[in-house]
Amino acid sequence: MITIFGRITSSNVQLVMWATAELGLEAERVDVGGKFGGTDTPQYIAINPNRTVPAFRDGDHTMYESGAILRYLGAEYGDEAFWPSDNKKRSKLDIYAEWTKATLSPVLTYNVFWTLIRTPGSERDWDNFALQVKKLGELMLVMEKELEGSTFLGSNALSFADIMFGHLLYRYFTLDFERLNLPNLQAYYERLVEREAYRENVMIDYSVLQVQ
Ligand SMILES: N[C@@H](CCC(=O)N[C@@H](CS)C(=O)NCC(=O)O)C(=O)O
Repeated sequence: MITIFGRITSSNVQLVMWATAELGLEAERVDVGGKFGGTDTPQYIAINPNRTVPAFRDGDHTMYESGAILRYLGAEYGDEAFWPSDNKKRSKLDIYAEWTKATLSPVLTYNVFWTLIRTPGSERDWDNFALQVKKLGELMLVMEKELEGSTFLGSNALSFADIMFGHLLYRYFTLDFERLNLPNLQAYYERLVEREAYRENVMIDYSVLQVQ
């Protein structure tokens, strides 16, 4: 039995939940973090010493770091499309996964999302926000080109790379800011929205996180 510790309003929890759902795994989620607390207990710290969410357990195997959990799930339970056994093939997909975590997410999550949702109005730096939105547009333009002619990232079937990148798109497309017109990206997002596992685990109302 898989247990995921973390509030569902956390995007990092959402990506792990979405992965388990796509892989057809039975997973129990326990509300931890944010208003639920619970990250400071010795039991929790033993699994995740950073006191952040998610934390993860599969039998007696425990982990933290959503990206590492995603790769574990892929290697353990993924089929050839989700987690190609060929290292070179898989590494091509991993470029998108790593790029999302290291390059896209800091801009989208920590700069754009946090400014609009998690920063008090009086503390919002709109000049910096405009710069970050411009940067975000440049990054998404990269993906617009990468998505040309393929249904999913680098492939015509969903893989771990789509989970890593795609889980951020709900926020990207629903936050209140001006986006570039990127038809390939828009169509890709619409394909994700068609998936029940995406709607149930990623399209989670974040208005509860809104700071005035
Ligand atoms: N790199 C970590 C980041 C973990 C992280 O920062 N999680 C945030 C939520 S997205 C958190 O725990 N915030 C505090 C809380 O929810 O109590 C991962 O991907 O798992």
